[in-house]
Amino acid sequence: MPMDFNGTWNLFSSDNFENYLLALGIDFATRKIAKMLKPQKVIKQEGDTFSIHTSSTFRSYFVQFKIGEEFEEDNKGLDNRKCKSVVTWDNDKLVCVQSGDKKNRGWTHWIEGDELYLELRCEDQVCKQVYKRA
Ligand code: VLZ
Repeated sequence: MPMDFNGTWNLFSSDNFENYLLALGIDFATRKIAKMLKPQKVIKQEGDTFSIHTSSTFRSYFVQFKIGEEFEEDNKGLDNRKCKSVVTWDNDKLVCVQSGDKKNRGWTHWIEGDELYLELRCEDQVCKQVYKRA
């Protein structure tokens, strides 16, 4: 049985998000707003199909994908750079590689106990977030 990410998750802690946004080229004012946000993630998982809706009072972002199938990601409302993304399982971790202009771009999700972890990567920056069930 694959790990079950289904649920509604609220941000509990976030480390280095601002430098991740800087690596993405997000402007100063937007970074200052973004780092104050407490986004919520709603993850839907059905077999190999996932959707992740990250919402906040400022901006929201939606992505859906099937494990192992490359898709075009527009990153709308984030840095708006298009990339080719693919998500695969690494044991119980979901690993996304976002190929495009930015080197080393991607993210990893996993669950420990009842907490959802997210590592966001761009160039030499890594942001680590922890979410708890709503
Ligand atoms: O998440 O790549 O769960 O897309 C935060 C919106 C969305 C806040 C961040 C506004 C998306 C930021 C992070 C303004 C620049 C992300 C993936 C993994 C799914």
